[in-house]
Amino acid sequence: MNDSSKKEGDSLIPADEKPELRIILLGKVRVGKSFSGNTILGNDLFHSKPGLSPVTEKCQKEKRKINNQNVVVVDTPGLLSIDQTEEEIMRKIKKSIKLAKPGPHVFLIVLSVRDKYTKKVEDMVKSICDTFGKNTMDYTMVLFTRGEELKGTIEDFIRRNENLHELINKCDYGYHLLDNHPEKVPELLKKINDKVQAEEGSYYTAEMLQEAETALQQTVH
Ligand SMILES: Nc1nc2c(ncn2[C@@H]2O[C@H](COP(=O)(O)OP(=O)(O)OP(=O)(O)O)[C@@H](O)[C@H]2O)c(=O)[nH]1
Ligand SMILES: [Mg+2]
Repeated sequence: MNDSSKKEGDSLIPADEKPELRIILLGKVRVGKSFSGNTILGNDLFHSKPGLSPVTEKCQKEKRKINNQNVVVVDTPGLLSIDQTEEEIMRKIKKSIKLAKPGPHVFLIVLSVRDKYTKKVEDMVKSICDTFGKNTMDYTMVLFTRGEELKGTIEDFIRRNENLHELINKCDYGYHLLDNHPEKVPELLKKINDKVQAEEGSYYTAEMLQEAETALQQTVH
């Protein structure tokens, strides 16, 4: 991980309490970001509903205590929406970094096992990486939704698409499969906590976003 990534001290935190975990949900419109946020936090906190039209219009932060740990989830508007330009959506999504202050431990890129990992989605992931910069993958996990509809294992699903396989290999936090039941949440939080601990509390910072913005401007001009 990058030298500029911060480390969290464990002073001020009671002995029986784990340090706060901050998660940002990112991904294509309608893929199940808000639904996953609700599954993780165990409440209906984010607006999630069926249908084709985009639902989440701006970033929303929610926090719950789970097993003696504050878990912050920031939900974001969906990418590849026909209602708004990519630029407008990205501008909104970038605000999630401030909401996850001092910075997210992990970006969950949400993909549905209903969808193929197409070139369009691959380009979307690339634009997420361009937006958040060279450190993005150090703080990323792919979160699959609609696990209950999956025939076979998630590993087979990943293996079937070379580009998806390649993406997973690049994600430092790996992948996880969720469905419409809460049972898979503890394992997800454990995966994230273990990795955060291994990285000594490192998280993505506003400085990294600033650096990415500068790099993008330099490629445009
Ligand atoms: N059964 C099941 N339904 C899911 C799952 N994930 C999402 N859904 C459903 O998919 C629909 C869309 O979910 P949302 O959470 O609103 O999707 P979103 O990504 O937040 O959509 P936008 O905010 O428009 O970008 C809802 O009807 C959810 O109930 C899942 O894992 N299992
Ligand atoms: Mg939503």
